[in-house]
Order: sequence, then structure tokens, then C-alpha cells
Amino acid sequence: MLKSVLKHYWFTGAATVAVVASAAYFVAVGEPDSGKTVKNPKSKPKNKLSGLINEGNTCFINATLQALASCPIFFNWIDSVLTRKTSDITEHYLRTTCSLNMTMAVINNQHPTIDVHTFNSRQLIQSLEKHGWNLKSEEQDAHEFFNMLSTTIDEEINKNNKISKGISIDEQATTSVCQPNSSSPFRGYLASQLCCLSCGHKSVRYDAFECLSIPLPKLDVRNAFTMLNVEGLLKQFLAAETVGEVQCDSCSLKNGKSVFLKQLSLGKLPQCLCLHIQRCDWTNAGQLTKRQDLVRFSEELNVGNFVYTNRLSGNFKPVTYRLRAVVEHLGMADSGHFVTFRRNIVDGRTRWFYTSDTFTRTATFDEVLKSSPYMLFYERCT
Ligand SMILES: *[C@@H]1O[C@H](CO)[C@@H](O)[C@H](O)[C@H]1NC(C)=O
Ligand SMILES: *[C@@H]1O[C@H](CO)[C@@H](O)[C@H](O)[C@H]1NC(C)=O
Ligand SMILES: *[C@H]1O[C@H](CO)[C@@H](O)[C@H](O)[C@H]1NC(C)=O
Ligand SMILES: [Zn+2]
Repeated sequence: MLKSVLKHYWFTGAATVAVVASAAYFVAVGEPDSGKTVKNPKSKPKNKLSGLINEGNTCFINATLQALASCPIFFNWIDSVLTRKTSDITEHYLRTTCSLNMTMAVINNQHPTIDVHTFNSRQLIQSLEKHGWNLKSEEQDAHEFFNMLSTTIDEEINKNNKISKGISIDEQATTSVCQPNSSSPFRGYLASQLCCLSCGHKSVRYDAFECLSIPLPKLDVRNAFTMLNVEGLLKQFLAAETVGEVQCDSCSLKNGKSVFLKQLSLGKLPQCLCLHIQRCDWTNAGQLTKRQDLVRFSEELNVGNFVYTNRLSGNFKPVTYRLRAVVEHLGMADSGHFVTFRRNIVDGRTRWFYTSDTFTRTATFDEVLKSSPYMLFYERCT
């Protein structure tokens, strides 16, 4: 049996926090020799998914690709974009998008010719490197990779159309955001409403997101085993807070700065919702640690309470998303491994799978619910 030693680094996805990585080793046992597993491709049982071949230290890539491939809205969108732009494909403008489409087809067992147990994502990795990403620098995690891939696909698809990120719109003006439909189904907008507590002036600003990065509440050592859930984390993230000493356009002539009430809401909902739980934390001694908090989630997620227009109207009609995949980080802050629980339709039936690099097997939904989510992938169903 072959033993491979893989280096893994964990690092924070929070944009505001400095990035630090420290090395450690993770030992994986027994990658099956791909030469052997490919021998008899036709024997692959229908209820198996394809694993992904080792390209080095790439479990964060594998885990993300498996999660994306479990989102039909996303892979249908990729396919439709490629179909619309077929003339560009030969010119390699859409290299990453094409590689991703093929990789997802293979790992979903939908590729017309490639039918192997394990597949090599080298082409996708090389196309990202051509875009200037350095995947060999080992400071990578699944959330970073998701952002890297989203950015690259957006660049490829919208090469000629500029997309404005972060548009300022007055409260009275229309709250709908003009959005080209060539943007990813993961693209949503956060509405950030500011209300001046001195003069009551309100303004709202929209910021694009592809993945919501949600902080955990401050660690309370006395309540270390408090059960958290995704709705609760969203509620805390999208709650009103006061921010002091901000210049107000309406009353700055009188007294300069005033206190504002700031509230984040979901301004425009994405078709595919990606949530990232910020498990990275710093000890007082300045050491990087991983929060192991249990975060509960269920198959359906109702975000109706967080929708900006619902909050304005006081009519909290439900908006439901259904779970497609869970990316889990196993191990500690400075070492570990990414695995994915994902859905797939096999012979018209929904099945759940556990995927860990080249290894895949079916999983019960109960097992999925017991995992410790690092990223959650949902698709809208209402
Ligand atoms: C994208 O993948 C699908 C399979 O999921 C395939 O049918 C389609 O031809 C691919 N599109 C392109 C443009 O390669
Ligand atoms: C936007 O979507 C409509 C149909 O929903 C389609 O006809 C149109 O071509 C799309 N526009 C772009 C720029 O993709
Ligand atoms: C995923 O990562 C593992 C280990 O890092 C590796 O064995 C596997 O081949 C990788 N697959 C891809 C597609 O990168
Ligand atoms: Zn004011």
C-alpha cells in the first residue's frame, strides 16, 4: 500500500484578518493505484461517484469541486454560458470554465467518454495558473479556492462587460439591482443600510457576494459546548449594530460625525447559496486555532427573515433553500483534510455521498447532519 504524505495548511477566509499559515503533515493511507482502478471502467457501479486523482496537496480543490458538482443550477449555468459563447472556446478565453464543466461532468458520471474511477483535475489547475493564481503556494483552503474559481470564471465570462460591485443606491430609489444575467448563480447582493441616529437619514448600499462568510460568536469558555445552528449564525450576522463616529451627509454641517445604526440584509438572493463558517481564530497569545464548535443545520434553510424587502415591508414570507453539499474540515488549525458530503441523483433517486479525494462512498443523510460544516452549499427552491 502506498502512503503519501501531504502537507496541508489552514488559513483564514476572513478578508479582514491577516493570513497566516503554519505547516503540518497529514498522512493519508492507501490511495488506490489509479492504473488498477481504470482497468475495467465499465464495471463501475452506477451508485458510485468518481473520485479525483492526486495532483499533490489538493484536497481543498477536490472538496470544492465535489460541492460545486452537486449544484445542478450551477453546472447547468456553466453549460449554458459555454453554449452561448461557443465561438470563444477555441480561443481559450474560457479555458477555466471549460475545464470546470468537464471536471463536473466527469465526477457526476455524466461525461460521454471519460468513465474512470478517478479523474485528474490537472487541466483545471493549469488553467487557473494561467490566470495568475499560484496553487503551488500551499496556503490554500476550500473557501479560498471557491473564491479563486468564482473570480476566474467571472473574468472569463464577462471579459468585455464590466460588472459593478458595490453600487450605492438611495433609500427612496428602486431597490432592485441591475444585474447582467451572465453572472454566476452564486452571485447575491448584501444590502447594507445605514441610518443616522441624529437626523434619521437613511442610505443603502449593495455589495456583491458569491459566498457569505459568517463569523462564529465569541468563544465563551464556560459555554464551550453551546449548540449553534446556521439560522442563528445568520441572524447574528445580519442583525443591526451601532457604528459610531461616521460622517453624515445630511447633518455633517451641524456637528460633523454621528452614530449610525447599521443593518446588513440579503438585498438580492442568489440561486445557489454558499455559506462559509469562519472557524479560524486567534488565541490571546497570537496563535492560530480552529474553532471546533458544533454547528447544526438542516436540509432546508429559510432565509425569509433576512431578506431586505421582507424587512422593509414587515412581511416575512419564507424563502427556502435546499442543501446540496457540506464541505468539512477535519483536523486542527495547522493541519487537516477537506472532505465533502454531497448529493447526486442516481437513477432518478437522490443519494448522499461522502467524498474524500479519490475515495467515494454512499452516506446516510443522518451522517451528513452529524458532520461539522466548514462550507454549506444550498440551492433555492422557492
Ligand atoms: C458541459 O458539460 C455537459 C455535461 O454535464 C456536456 O453535455 C456539455 O457538452 C459541456 N459543454 C461544453 C460546452 O463543453
Ligand atoms: C439573459 O437572459 C435572457 C433570457 O432569460 C436571454 O434571452 C438573454 O440573452 C440573456 N442575456 C445575456 C447577456 O446573457
Ligand atoms: C485531491 O487531493 C488528494 C490529496 O491531496 C489527491 O489525492 C487527489 O488526487 C486530488 N484530486 C484533485 C482533482 O486534485
Ligand atoms: Zn445625520
